[in-house]
Amino acid sequence: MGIQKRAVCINDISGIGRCSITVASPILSSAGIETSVLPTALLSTHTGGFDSYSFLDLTDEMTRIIGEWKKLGITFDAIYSGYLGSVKQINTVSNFIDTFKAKNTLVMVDPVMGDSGRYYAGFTDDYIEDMKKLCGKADIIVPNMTEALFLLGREYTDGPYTEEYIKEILVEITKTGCKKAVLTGVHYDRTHVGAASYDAENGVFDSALLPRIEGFYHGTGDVFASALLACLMNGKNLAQATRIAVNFTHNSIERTYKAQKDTRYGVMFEKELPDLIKALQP
Ligand code: PXL
Repeated sequence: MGIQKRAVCINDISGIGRCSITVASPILSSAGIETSVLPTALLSTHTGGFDSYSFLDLTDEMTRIIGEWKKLGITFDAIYSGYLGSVKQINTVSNFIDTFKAKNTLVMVDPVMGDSGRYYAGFTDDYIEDMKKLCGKADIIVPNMTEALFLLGREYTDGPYTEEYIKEILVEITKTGCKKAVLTGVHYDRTHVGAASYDAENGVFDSALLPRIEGFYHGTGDVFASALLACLMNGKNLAQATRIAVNFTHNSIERTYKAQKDTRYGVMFEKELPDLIKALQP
């Protein structure tokens, strides 16, 4: 009682389009976690689907903020990094981890780079090597299929995949140094989709799949990763956390589908928060 964990979310602020910080912050806060933010870039909207967008890189400001935080002697129970707007920023985050990772700090890296076999706007092969090193510093990484295959230098295929193939990808990706990995966009047939988790320390592999909902939904990787971290910080194990996060993401997508909303504005996760909070109970 009375103990509240603190996480820092290193991610962009996209003013419109429910992704990154505008998703992570409410989800983590709802889960009872004190949530700090270290913004990487400020955008008018996310980069996927709108005709144009503004983009302000905050790398230099991040360095100033980190300098002030060092003076405060602040500590974090979790460090969660997402969208990084330049290769240089990967270094900044890597140094941040070196400075702020304490013995019990959980470091989660979402190697945000692309989806559906393609890079997001602004990302290139230049990111791969540094992003791989950053993943090596994490305790847990949460790539989608595209990001995992890019990181491993493997060719992208859009599935369905076999369970053996997914396990092979997870085993190979944990060899980069992180002990746990959760892969999203996993499907073994055309009717179901979800995530698969692997813990290299105990060899436990698990898949969590739910019926696929037609369409492409922006920001769902961030919704999933934030819910996953919320679960882990509330004492759930990796397989339990993955199941709860898949459920939460699925229900948010279903709500958006039923409401026939423009999916560029992200998914309606807000009204699913009470169920997430319930699922977090011991
Ligand atoms: O949800 C991933 C993401 C995060 N941040 C920005 C993006 C995207 C995906 O397109 O554009 C700015």
